[in-house]
Amino acid sequence: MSGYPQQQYGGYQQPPPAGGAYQQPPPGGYQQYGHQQPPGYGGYPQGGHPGYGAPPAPSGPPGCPPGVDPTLYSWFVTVDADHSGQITAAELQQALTNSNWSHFNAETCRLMIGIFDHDNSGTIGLHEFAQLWAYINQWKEVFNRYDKDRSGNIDAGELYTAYNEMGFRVSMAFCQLIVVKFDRAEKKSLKFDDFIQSCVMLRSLTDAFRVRDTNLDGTIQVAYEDFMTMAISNKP
Ligand SMILES: [Ca+2]
Ligand SMILES: [Ca+2]
Ligand SMILES: [Ca+2]
Repeated sequence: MSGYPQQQYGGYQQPPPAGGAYQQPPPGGYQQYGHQQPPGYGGYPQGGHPGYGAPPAPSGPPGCPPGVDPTLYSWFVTVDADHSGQITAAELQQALTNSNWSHFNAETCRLMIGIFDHDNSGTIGLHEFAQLWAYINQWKEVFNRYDKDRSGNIDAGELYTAYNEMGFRVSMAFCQLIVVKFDRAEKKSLKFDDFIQSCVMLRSLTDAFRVRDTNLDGTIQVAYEDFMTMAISNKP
């Protein structure tokens, strides 16, 4: 029988719609919402965790281009450590921290740059950064919503709730496997960066599956090389 009914497909492409704090979910997947005014970043520094998922508080924004949000510009200048006008994966990694102040892992940084590097420069410019920053903030809301015990980590039980509410119909055993595979700190739970990476991976694998599951019965037949291509394409 079906691993996931057809209507579940709608929800998994984006952070799920809100609980209280999450007032402006993006309409559509991240490819679409990039063309709109990103919500939320203006109020970013007033989170419950100062610095959580964020670089140190920026100073003023001299030289902010017209039409660009000054707060966003301040973050951009702060993250762009060498003032090149472009943000590299290494600069992003330096700027982003988890709740325990560990830096984001390099794979998640590369993954996010790949999503928002629309001009394929390999780096993130100011306008790409607006979308990236909104994306990170949205994931932060999602992470905080599912971190029910406020531990700063997502354990397998919290992950089960998160995935299933996002529309991934997966079992608790699967969630325990994800935690084992993604947990770099060996705490039996996911930090913020691991959580983002696992969600993006699930989305991309589910996309690849859905393309082949033409009758939507939750089952596909895959040739050897096709399977290998699906797996390798998912490498961050
Ligand atoms: Ca730079
Ligand atoms: Ca770029
Ligand atoms: Ca938790």
